[in-house]
Amino acid sequence: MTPKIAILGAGPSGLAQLRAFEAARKAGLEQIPDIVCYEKQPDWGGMWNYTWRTGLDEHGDPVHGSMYRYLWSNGPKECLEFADYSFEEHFGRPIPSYPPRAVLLDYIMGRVEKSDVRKFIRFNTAVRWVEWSDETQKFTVTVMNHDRGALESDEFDYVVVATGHFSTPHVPHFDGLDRFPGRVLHAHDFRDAREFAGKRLLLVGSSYSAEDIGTQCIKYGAEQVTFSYRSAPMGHDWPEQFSEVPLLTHVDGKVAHFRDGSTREVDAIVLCTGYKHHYPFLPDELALRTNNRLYPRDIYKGIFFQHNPKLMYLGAQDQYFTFNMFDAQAWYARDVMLGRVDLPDFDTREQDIDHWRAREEKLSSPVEDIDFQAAYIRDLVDRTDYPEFHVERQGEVFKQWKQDKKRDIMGYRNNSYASTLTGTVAPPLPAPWMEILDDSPESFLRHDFTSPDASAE
Ligand code: FAD
Ligand code: NA7
Repeated sequence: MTPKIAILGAGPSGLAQLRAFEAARKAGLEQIPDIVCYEKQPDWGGMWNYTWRTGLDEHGDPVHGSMYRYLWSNGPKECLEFADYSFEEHFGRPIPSYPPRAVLLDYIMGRVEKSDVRKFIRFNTAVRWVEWSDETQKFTVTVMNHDRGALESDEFDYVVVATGHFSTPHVPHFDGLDRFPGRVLHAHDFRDAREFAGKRLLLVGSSYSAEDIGTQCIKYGAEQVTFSYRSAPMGHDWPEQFSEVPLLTHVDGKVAHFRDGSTREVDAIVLCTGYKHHYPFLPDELALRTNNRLYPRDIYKGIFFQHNPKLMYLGAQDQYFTFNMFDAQAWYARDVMLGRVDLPDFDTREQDIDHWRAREEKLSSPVEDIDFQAAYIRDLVDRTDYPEFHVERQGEVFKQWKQDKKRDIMGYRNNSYASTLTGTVAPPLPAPWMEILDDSPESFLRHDFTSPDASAE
């Protein structure tokens, strides 16, 4: 009997799952499972779809998007290249290492457009509830079909959760925010840096969102950015408009107070305080409970839910690697669903989780984190027919990226790296990243990237 499979979400992870089955079909698999992918947005691409909306979407569901205008890749594209679809194949020529959001979205979509998998996706369809029956050994998935304005239910043998975990904001409280006479928002609702031109900003948090929103805001004319950290400062060699201070204690009028007793007057506050794993469509016994980390507990091989391995999670980890890691997971999940791989028993799975978790808990530097995630991916890739993509070499590129950021946080996107698929070294951006204000694909792709271009705008 061919299994029936529900994939929840058509972002990079859900699309990786669809593509994995398509690859098996192309390789000769005759009995393709019955697949339905539910996506609450009107299009695929997940987080990479920019939306101007904040709060609720057009259907009254929470807006998924956390990306903002002028967002450029924050890591080298050479580290997220699909093993079976190079950037050069997609664009027909080499492009720089750090493309803007819409160019990356184009690349992600290019592969699936060629794969004829769109037919599996039900757009404008939000998953409302998933239930497991011990009796039938099946899941019932209930969705809201917004096109029909009706709830619908269907039964499945497997459910793949690919709904992402950078969408539901983690929003701590600080005294005085309720009386602050300026904008207070979470990074999830940040959309356009130009709103903050000429302003003095306070960004709470010291990770990717703080770093990127802070640099974007200065790029588009903010006067000053103060980062407030809880555990440790980012420690970059920041230009003079930036400073890093300890944790915010409270706000009094426009004055922010910090743990070391220092104060600063600010015009707007952005809480870059991370995101929650949030699965409102799953009952407690199926929902993954974790913070943002490289190896969440309770998912064997970072995928299969321990207490019911017919429920799978893709992309649930904190991420250095993204698209190709999702592929590695999707190919392995596919082979389990096709019965090509048998999962071991509960205790053996638990030991494997303990082993990885013990390794994860010893990690003490970004270099070790990168090696850890590369080893995790290698463990998956070696178990399937996913094409070789030299994950360790990509890890070395990530280490170089870290150093390049340390050396020049405002200019690291001007660097170029070699593709591990094609060997081609990426051409430079047509102008320094700080000077390129137009991030549209039309503007970016009109360059031939063979020589610096004065008309980079
Ligand atoms: P998502 O892309 O979040 O997709 C999940 C999908 O599930 C969405 O389409 C959503 O609509 C759908 N969904 C959610 N709930 C439901 C429901 N109930 N019913 C139906 N559908 C549902 N990664 C990089 O590699 N490089 C970067 O530069 C980078 N920058 C980032 C910047 C920001 C601000 C953020 C937030 C993330 C960034 N990332 C970056 C990480 C990014 O999340 C991943 O690249 C990738 O999008 C994760 O894919 P995913 O499919 O797991 O999740
Ligand atoms: P991250 O990477 O999960 O980082 C969250 C940050 O928020 C981190 O610096 C936390 O500090 C900080 N944080 C969390 N809670 C608090 C409180 N209560 N007070 C102060 N600071 C807090 O999330 P990001 O949004 O930066 O990145 C997520 C993804 O979006 C990533 O993939 C990017 O590519 C874009 P900590 O260091 O833990 O003390």
